[in-house]
Amino acid sequence: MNVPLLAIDDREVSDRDDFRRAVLSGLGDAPRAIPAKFLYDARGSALFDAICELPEYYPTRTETAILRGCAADIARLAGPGCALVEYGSGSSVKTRLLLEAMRDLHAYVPIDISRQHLDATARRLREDYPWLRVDPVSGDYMALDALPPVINGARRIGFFPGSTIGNLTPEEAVLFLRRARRLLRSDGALILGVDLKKDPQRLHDAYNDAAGVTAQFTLNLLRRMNRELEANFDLSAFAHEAFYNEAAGRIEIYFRSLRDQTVTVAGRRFTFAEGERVHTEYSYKYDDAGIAELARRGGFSIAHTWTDPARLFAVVFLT
Ligand code: AVI
Repeated sequence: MNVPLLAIDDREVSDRDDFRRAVLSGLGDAPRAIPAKFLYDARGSALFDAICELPEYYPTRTETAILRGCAADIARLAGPGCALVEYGSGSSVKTRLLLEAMRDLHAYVPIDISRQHLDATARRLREDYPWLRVDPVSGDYMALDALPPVINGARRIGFFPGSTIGNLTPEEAVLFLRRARRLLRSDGALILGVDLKKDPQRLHDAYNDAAGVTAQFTLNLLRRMNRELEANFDLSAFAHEAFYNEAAGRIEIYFRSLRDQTVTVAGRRFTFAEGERVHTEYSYKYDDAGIAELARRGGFSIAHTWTDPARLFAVVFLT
């Protein structure tokens, strides 16, 4: 499909405005923070794909193995003729495992903020699964309140893998679940991937890999500000910092200034003291009780939980 050039330009301009506003307000706040969604420009998304392949980053391969083992059970719990609604990207191996188990799916509905990404995903899936009806929806899944009418009458099964729910605070996660419950309707269900609490060293290593890819992912935000907001961050004068806050049950990620310095961003000057940091991400980890509480507050109950033998990760079927 040909997207008119003007539409792309408009989208880019408004994305850049959002980014500028969020950065200027986040660097002006105390403590300083920039929302995690801005980590995912084209280079950031490619770096995240590389993170998923790292030996220390167990979530992707663990969740994939769990899904490989439970896809047939999921298909049974979902029942025949349902619509699979995926929150976020839809091109991964994990999606395909479900599509292959759910051969009598009424439709597959990927939701993504990026129209380009959605169109590419839909094209590939239609080629690989000619029997599958693909109805993409472009938008922010935190704000979406309607799905294509073509799936009216089919049971709606949501799919939110990758423990992306962990990047939301527990309060935001509950809001997400309540919205999902409305969107998926009272007879629907949600398949949720959740990273579990575990040995803090293992968690620490997953966000401090030896090859430094996670550090590049964090520092790419500075590169993006330099490129899109005429900033002058010296990338060698900042460092990635990630640690597990056991009391809060979350990984916290920052970029930290290695010396006293002043940086200009979109025409404004910001001073950083040595050691001062800017928050970029939380990655919450849950235990069984935490998942049950999240589900209850979000308006769901747990129909089934699958985990790997080492209990690193859980896939939960919520109804
Ligand atoms: C996307 N999300 C689930 C990842 C996580 O593990 O929280 C993002 C990430 N950030 C650094 N490494 C991975």
